[in-house]
Amino acid sequence: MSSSTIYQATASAPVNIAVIKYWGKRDTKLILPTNSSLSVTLDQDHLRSTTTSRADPSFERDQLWLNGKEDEIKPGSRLATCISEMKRLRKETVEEKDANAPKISGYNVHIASYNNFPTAAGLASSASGFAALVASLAQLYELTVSPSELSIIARQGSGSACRSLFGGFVAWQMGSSPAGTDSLAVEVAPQSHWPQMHALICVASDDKKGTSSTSGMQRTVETSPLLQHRIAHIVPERMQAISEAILKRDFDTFAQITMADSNQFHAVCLDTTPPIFYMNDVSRTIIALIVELNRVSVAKGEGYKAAYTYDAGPNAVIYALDKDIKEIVQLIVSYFPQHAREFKDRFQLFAEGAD
Ligand code: 2P0
Repeated sequence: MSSSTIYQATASAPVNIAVIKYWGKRDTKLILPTNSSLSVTLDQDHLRSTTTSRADPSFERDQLWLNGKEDEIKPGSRLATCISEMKRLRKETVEEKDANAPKISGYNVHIASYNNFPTAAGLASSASGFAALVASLAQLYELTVSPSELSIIARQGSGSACRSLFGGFVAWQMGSSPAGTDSLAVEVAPQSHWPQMHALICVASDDKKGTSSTSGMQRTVETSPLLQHRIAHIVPERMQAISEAILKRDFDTFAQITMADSNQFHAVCLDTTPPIFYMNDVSRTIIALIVELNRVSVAKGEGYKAAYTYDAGPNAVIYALDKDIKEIVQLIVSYFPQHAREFKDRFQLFAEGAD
């Protein structure tokens, strides 16, 4: 290859929302979790991060731009770790095996990343962002490693990012190795296994959250007795049961476990000293609406219609099947009519995959 070869690649990664929540690290540097977790990838074009990476001998240092604005890459930071781990993989799996492979792991990189969803949607962008970064460097470096192996590196950017390297239903296995080599994401089922499943994102508030996930979860690890019970006795069973429900397309079981795990995640936040509150009055009203919708539907023998889940913020994500999406949107808009216009114009309500 001539010296004028351009080494550049672009990749994108989707947002994921956990149904079994990750909350707590046993190793904060390697980002090793205290429990396994499971998510559904929102694999739609309008909820993605797209990242372009370029390696060039003329670049004086590694640089990153987020939505067009330069973000400093601090030495020893999560970002710096992900970039150096990807360079190491290039060197070890390509350049040291093939004497003809260009030695581009020694070049600095320029990385530009964009999120195509509005910040006002209140969705965490770190998961899709780090997953897209790792995917674009993997392409740039022509790595042949599996998505699970890449997930080990994305995990060191942000824990939940490891799950965004797959579509569909994804488990992050906590692993037991102190080095983190078995703390990785695996596919439970592809999106095509259960295409009727959709997510509605209801924005209860677009304020910046008060307590960051990273600091909040460590406070929970240090102070919450309920978290210890959750990680030892609750999550392992739920991981098993929800995986089976997904494989059987059993929405009732999926919905019950999803809502129970969201409730318990917010309970461990409340069990933290000082306590952490992420939900607000709108969040709680939406819970009441979904509980009542399900109660009536189950009483009629029609089973569950919806499952709510809340992350480290007040916005609801509602999982439901195709056939019920319209009714759920109408229900929520009828209770929050003052937001109906905003729902349409400001992406206050996303209906993922629905009309
Ligand atoms: C999750 N969350 O499983 C859980 C549920 C929030 C609530 O992953 O410190 O941004 O970067 O590993 O991944 C948010 O935590 O935290 C999160 P770090 P991350 O999706």
